[in-house]
Amino acid sequence: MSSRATSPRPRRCHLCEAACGLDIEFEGDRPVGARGRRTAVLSAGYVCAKGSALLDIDADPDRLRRPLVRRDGELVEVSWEEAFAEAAARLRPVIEEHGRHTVAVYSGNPGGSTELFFKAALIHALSTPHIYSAASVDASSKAFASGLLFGVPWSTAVPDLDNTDHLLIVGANPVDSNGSLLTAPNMAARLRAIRASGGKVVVLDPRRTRTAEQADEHHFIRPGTDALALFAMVHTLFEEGLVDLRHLDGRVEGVAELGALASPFTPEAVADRCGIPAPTLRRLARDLAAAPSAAVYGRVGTSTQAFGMLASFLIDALNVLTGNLDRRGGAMFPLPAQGSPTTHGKPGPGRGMRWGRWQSRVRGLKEFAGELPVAALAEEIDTPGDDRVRAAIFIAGNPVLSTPNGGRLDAALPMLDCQISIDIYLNETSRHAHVVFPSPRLLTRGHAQGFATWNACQNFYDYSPPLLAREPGELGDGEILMRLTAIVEGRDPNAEDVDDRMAAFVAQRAAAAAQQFGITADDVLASLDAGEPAEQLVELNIRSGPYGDRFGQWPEGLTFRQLREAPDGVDLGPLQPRVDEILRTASGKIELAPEPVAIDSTRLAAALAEPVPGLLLFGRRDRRSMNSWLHNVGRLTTESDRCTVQLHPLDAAEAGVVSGQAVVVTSRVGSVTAPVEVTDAVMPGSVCVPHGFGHGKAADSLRVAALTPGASANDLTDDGVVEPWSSVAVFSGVPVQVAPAT
Ligand SMILES: Nc1nc2c(c(=O)[nH]1)N[C@H]1C(S)=C(S)[C@@H](COP(=O)(O)OP(=O)(O)OC[C@H]3O[C@@H](n4cnc5c(=O)[nH]c(N)nc54)[C@H](O)[C@@H]3O)O[C@H]1N2
Ligand SMILES: Nc1nc2c(c(=O)[nH]1)N[C@H]1C(S)=C(S)[C@@H](COP(=O)(O)OP(=O)(O)OC[C@H]3O[C@@H](n4cnc5c(=O)[nH]c(N)nc54)[C@H](O)[C@@H]3O)O[C@H]1N2
Ligand code: SF4
Ligand SMILES: [Mo]
Repeated sequence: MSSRATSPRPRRCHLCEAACGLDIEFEGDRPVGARGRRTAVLSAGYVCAKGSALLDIDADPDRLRRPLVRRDGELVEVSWEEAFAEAAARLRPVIEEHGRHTVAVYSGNPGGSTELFFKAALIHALSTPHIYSAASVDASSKAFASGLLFGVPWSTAVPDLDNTDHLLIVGANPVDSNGSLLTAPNMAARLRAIRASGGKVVVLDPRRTRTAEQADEHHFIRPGTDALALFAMVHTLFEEGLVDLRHLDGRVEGVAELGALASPFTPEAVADRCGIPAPTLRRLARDLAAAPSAAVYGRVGTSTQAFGMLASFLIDALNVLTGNLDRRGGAMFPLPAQGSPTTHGKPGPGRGMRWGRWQSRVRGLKEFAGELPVAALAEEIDTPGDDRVRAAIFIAGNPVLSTPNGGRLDAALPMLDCQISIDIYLNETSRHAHVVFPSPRLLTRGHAQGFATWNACQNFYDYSPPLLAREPGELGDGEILMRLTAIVEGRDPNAEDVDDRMAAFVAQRAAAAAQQFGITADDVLASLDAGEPAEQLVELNIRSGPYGDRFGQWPEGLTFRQLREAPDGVDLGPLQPRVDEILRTASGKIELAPEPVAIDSTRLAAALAEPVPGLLLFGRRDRRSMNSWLHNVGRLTTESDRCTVQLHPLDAAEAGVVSGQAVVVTSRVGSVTAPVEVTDAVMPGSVCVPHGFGHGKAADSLRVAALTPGASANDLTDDGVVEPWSSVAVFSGVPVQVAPAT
């Protein structure tokens, strides 16, 4: 028998929220390939091009393997001890002279490591107002809307995809993105299944995406005008007597008030602005009301715009007004095994959502869900003042390419006295750091389904233990974070007590879990099966979660051992109605006319009365990309330039440009040059530029990405304009001009 062939070992893909089950193939103890795992719960063998290339990320010669510190302006490889000593030498003076509140932390999108749980220790030690994350360039508006509707941020409802008769997708392209706030691998097959069983899929998008091509109907909509179109649909439901709360009757506040707020937004009043004829808007509303079951779903396109909170709110308002929220085939609330905002605390009338507990220094932008918006980060660094941000820690994020007016942040980062990045690449953001810590290879880390299960179209859980042991020169993310925490707390980061510190952190969490069940922390700790601290944190969450065995108190419940021994994950069944467990609003009901929505309706009416601006920018995602960071994986890149400016033929003619020609796109904050692609797949009056490109600045350290570097769409997006409630960035509907490059 050949010693080369070993059986494949299971692992969830952490690259996106679809969380597909993979088989990692090994030759001896060397991982050599990744395939879709046929028996995996939920994904059943599906894998996309990125998941197949998973191992290429670790194999990338440009991937960082050793820590780097800045010496005489250059980043050079050093030992871990030197790197932590340098981090201490840089961070400590900032804290001592200016205070912890001048240190910022930004967490990016990738969450592939259970050890990132230890980030909480660092954030707690810093107790700084400057906590930022990718949420404020993604879904904070939707989180805010769900908080108003249901009482807690992030209590988002997901379409019950596999049982719906009618799916209205507004500003999402799940066939390419594989879903966001919607864990549902193999979206194309799921959409086909809806249609095959006689259902209907409708898409509103300024571009004819691959999702739109799979739909029964696609309507262009002008970027940034969704709140108008959605309000017109709400208006139609009221005007035509189509509001039917069904099982939600008695559970909803503010129905008539929302009807009154919708009154200015007749289909006729908004049609020209949205680019959707009034009769179509009316029919869309009627189809929704008439369907046996229906779900309205919106994502990045509706979240990251000037009315992103209102648009997200109205999407769920349509689900409520047609009686489709919390109902089979409608929009439902998963019950996640690890717990979520919808399982913590007690349901029923409460305080409702709170926000604005602190504000940003320069612009007074409000805190939401414990964070400030990243659109404020550059100005918090570059605006003089005693309390300006002087140090920043970036954890798996690349905000120079991913946040609005990234060019300003690029210029601001060198003003920091201390920048620390934890990343696997030296890219457009980490290249400015004084110290860079590399995360260890992927398969050395455990991966728990956290966020994905908050939004899964079917309840499931999966835990992937590490498949490889760490090599001597590799440190875990948890240990990196705990050593940084030591620096903040004034202790020696290179002291030998890291393991004890991690154990103490676990013990704290165990005490909190124990309190919930009236047992002691020691009982909880003694009952743990997991050995590693990060795994123990997963175990604590699972066993105290809604399915958990409560540390033996409910023996039928889920244990960590069961999960570790379930190579395909655990199927926790279809989504079940649970709205009464969700609601934590002041009234204890779904609130359809909270004050922010009333105020924003007035702002929307004012915006409708203003003249239509010229060309409007919006974005796109390529199916082989992941925001800014898979462009260095050769298998996922092609010779052709994916970073093109898509323009409708009418607008190309107007600008006097033809396909392939270089154009300059200019906004209030900057300009980029890229080749134009003339196509009727985009709506007249709109300009489509993908984000995540602009690798010219990191050409030396991202050598594959540098072959087709592209330009950064976020050199055009405006940090000065945010959605007023959640302060989410505005990526859709940015006014721009297009001209031939000279
Ligand atoms: N114009 C425009 N801008 C956008 C968007 C848009 O649609 N349009 N989308 C927004 C959205 S939805 C998001 S989520 C944000 C993303 O914003 P960010 O998270 O800031 O950007 P990413 O490009 O995902 O950067 C992830 C970083 O993590 C690193 N990384 C990858 N794996 C690991 C790991 O295992 N460990 C560590 N330590 N680092 C790792 C990568 O090298 C990269 O530097 O971008 C936003 N920006
Ligand atoms: N291949 C790939 N997959 C990814 C990512 C990636 O970068 N590449 N990123 C991951 C991340 S972090 C996220 S958050 C998800 C995002 O998942 P999605 O939201 O599904 O992905 P997007 O491609 O941003 O889809 C937004 C859609 O909205 C449209 N749109 C833009 N502006 C407007 C508007 O004003 N109104 C309307 N109605 N539509 C508009 C765009 O044309 C686009 O089709 O994808 C994840 N998956
Ligand atoms: S769809 Fe997402 S989770 Fe699935 S294989 Fe592709 S990148 Fe991985
Ligand atoms: Mo995202």
